[in-house]
Amino acid sequence: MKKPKQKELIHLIKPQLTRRKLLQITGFSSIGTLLSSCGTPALEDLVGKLSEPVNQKVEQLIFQPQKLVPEFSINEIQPQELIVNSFRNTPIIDVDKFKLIIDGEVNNPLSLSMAEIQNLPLSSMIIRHVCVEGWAAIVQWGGICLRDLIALSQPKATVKYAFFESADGYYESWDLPSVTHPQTLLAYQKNGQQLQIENGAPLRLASPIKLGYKQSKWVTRVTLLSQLSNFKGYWEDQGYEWFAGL
Ligand SMILES: Nc1nc2c(c(=O)[nH]1)N[C@H]1C(S)=C(S)[C@@H](COP(=O)(O)O)O[C@H]1N2
Ligand SMILES: [Mo]
Repeated sequence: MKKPKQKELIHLIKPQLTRRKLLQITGFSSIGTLLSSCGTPALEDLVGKLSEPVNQKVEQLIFQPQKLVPEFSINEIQPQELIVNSFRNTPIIDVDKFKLIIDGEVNNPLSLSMAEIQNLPLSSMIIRHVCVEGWAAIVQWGGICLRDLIALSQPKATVKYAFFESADGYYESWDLPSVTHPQTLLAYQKNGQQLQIENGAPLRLASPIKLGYKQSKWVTRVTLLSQLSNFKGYWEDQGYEWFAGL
């Protein structure tokens, strides 16, 4: 096997990205420091130390303050309104063996277990989910900020898109600014509880800036790319709009 040309530290976190290792690497002594929300200085310090100093364009996107969508309060959550909407059957996923892959034009491809992902800081938001089929629901989602994972993968300056693969054969692609928006999560909690399999467990996209069909359930792989293929998205390839912003 070819030895990767990565810094020793990066190599170290690759197979097992535990909070303890992150703390060791960053020199943070208290867990509290890392528990801040998405894109705060704690993560900036962390990624600043891990990433190559080059790649300014992508780094700017990851850290630039993007406009936050106002959130709702807990008593506005509409637990009954989120309709399960799947184009195929619910896939069967062995969560113990599950790995989220982050690859493509990155310096540090990642393969993360759910335990590793759940050891990273949890972000929570209460937002409106909007389906083009004419329904909407206010939902609480908890999970990991996608841009924190993207930052750990050290994207190259060429990256413009993320392509998402799902266990049911669904696929999606997003523009990088939307991927790195601080309210774009890979969620594993819904309305204060562990995410149910019908809603995309173990990991699904959740974001207040995109329509429902952009929010892939059962995400298994995120590939960072400078160009998209002819496959843009399951619904987009049947005529739906690609950007699909809210
Ligand atoms: N993998 C996958 N993701 C998907 C879909 C799907 O069929 N498969 N449907 C999309 C659509 S159209 C909507 S509105 C939401 C619905 O999410 P829910 O089933 O959790 O309500 O998931 C989106 N993500
Ligand atoms: Mo939808």
